[in-house]
Amino acid sequence: MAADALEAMNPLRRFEIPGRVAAFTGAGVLPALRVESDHSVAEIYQHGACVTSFRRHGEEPLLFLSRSSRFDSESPIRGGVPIVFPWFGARGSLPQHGYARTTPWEVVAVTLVDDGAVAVELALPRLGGSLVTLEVTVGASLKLALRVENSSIDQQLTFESCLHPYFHVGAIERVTIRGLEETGYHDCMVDQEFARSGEPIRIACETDRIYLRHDGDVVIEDEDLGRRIRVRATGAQSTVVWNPWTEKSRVMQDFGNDDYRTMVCVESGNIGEKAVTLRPGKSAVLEVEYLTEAL
Ligand code: TA6
Repeated sequence: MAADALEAMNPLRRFEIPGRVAAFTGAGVLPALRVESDHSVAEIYQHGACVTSFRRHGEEPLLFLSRSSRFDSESPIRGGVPIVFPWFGARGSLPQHGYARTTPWEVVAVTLVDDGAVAVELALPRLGGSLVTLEVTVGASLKLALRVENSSIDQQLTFESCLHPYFHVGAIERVTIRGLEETGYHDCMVDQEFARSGEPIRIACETDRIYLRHDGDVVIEDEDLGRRIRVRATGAQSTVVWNPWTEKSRVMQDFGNDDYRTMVCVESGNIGEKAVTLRPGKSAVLEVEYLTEAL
């Protein structure tokens, strides 16, 4: 089908704001929005409500997106900020990390907010007793707020949730992750609990750790790009640090063999024993802000 005919059919065109928000047909012929604030530009796919890119004007991209990522209706996008809901990890034959990241969300509203930022609200099509929305604010920083409401009148709702960003880094071997030194963690590689390490994290092998509650920001210091990425989360009891390193990169079909060198995931959520339980009518918000600063 001709490109202009495709664009004419793009269901997101009604949300366009000239000079700020444009609808386009993205990879895999999936509908998406390109959002430009005074400070930055971002792209958001309806599929999985996935923010696939964010870049402050004049800076390196904040997020990593694999050139081998699938863009189809069944697969999660490999990169950007996939949304993990209503469970984290494997659940028997069910999709890993839940269904939110492989479902097309509905764009609900696009609004210009103060200081030249743009807010895009998306909703997960209703399933069971939960109302789930994501608000993405594209501005001097990137903010995501995942709100879950228990819409049941008589049943409790228990869920896990996690915002799973793939951050772009210059060279993983010259990255230091600070802010988790005083927190115990579960090392998924050896299925063991460890007490606080007392040290910042340097990645030199496959790393897959779930940190318990900690206060304060997690900071990714990137020597090559001369910048810090600051992860500021509220409503999150867990932080996950993941890099697949060499072996896992080789077996992941939607990930280049060397992609591990230019990415790291620092995820914020509520996982395992920190899962959230809501009484009828109650809601919870998981909010993150990703900021960049010169080193
Ligand atoms: O980042 C934590 C994690 O659970 C890792 O164990 C790894 O599996 C990653 O998520 C990506 O999962 P995915 O299902 O997207 O391949």
